[in-house]
Amino acid sequence: MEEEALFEVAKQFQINGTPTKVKKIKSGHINNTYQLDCIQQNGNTTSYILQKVNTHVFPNIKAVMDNMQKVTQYIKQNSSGVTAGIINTIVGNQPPLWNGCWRVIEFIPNTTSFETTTDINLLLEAGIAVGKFQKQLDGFKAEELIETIVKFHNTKYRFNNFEQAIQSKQNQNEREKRFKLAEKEIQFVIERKKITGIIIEMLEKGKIPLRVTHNDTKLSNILFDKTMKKAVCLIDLDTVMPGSMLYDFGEGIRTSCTLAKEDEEDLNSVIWEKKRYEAFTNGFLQEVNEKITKQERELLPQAAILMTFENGIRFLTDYLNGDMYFRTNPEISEHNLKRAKTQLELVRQMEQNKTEMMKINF
Ligand code: GN1
Ligand code: MG
Repeated sequence: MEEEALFEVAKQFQINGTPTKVKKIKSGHINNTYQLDCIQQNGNTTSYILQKVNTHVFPNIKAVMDNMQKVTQYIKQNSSGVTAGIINTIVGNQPPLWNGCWRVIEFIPNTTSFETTTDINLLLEAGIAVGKFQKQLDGFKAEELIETIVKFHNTKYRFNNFEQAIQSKQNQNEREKRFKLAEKEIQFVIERKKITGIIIEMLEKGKIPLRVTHNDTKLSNILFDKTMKKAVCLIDLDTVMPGSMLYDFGEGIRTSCTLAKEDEEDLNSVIWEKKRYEAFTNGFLQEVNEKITKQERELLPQAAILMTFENGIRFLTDYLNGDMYFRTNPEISEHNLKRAKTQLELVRQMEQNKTEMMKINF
């Protein structure tokens, strides 16, 4: 969209100042996100996040906004925490959307985020941010949130979708090509069917508690103070829902435990590193130490494997289905397959290092 048109959208919201600049933020596979800069009368600049929500992925956008609003208000009021709140529209409609899909969110100044980092201390901070989110929402009842994407982290359900993709007969020629290229990965996933139920069954049986969870705690969704290098807060609260804290731990580890990017093409550089796992885990446990149950603690290594595996399954399924869900970069061939490969490679390495991982969480 042209800059002027984006400015017009932004003007539908209660923003301070006049829009002067808009810049596309490229990370994120679902929504379209921009940083909007506005100039104030005193010459200062205030920034906002302007976003077009993908309503195919989030058909119940009202519930998504309600969840976000409840959680951000709670963090601000009850925990005096920092979080990116939602900006109202000028006409004050609820939920505060324009044209059913556009919204504006606060931009937290002097912060930055990383897709990956060599700084181990930042990984400790990342673990702290994810753990702190749990702590901040401790008193908030998970039942007050709507499950906006049903079975989001139900790995058994994700595996079923994968099985359906293998069986589907649409688009034969293209599919045959994709199946051939993904042969090894398909096999790898099939061999691990039995692990897919581990967390969801514990939750369903009430053996681990249902909590408020972020559900997309990848490293790039954590803001850090630019100068102090301290974690500030989690962003991208679209998927805040009832869940297990193991989901947030696992998603954090999936993206923190390696220096490799999610779509790294050279699998030899996808390396799980103990010191990275250890740093994130220490940060996380430092925050949740008082509330994590024995069962949850025991499941941390398994959660890291399972959340990484689940993303691998989802990328692979989307690849086999013809890239319908995750945004792909046309300049990267077989993009979703590449993403699946990095995730499954990490799963393979974490399985080998599980004994080491078990020693870290006690
Ligand atoms: C998607 O849109 P984004 O980048 O925040 C996805 C997550 C995946 C992630 C993989 C709603 O998140 O579940 O873990 O990509 N979000 C949704 O990078 O499906
Ligand atoms: Mg997200």
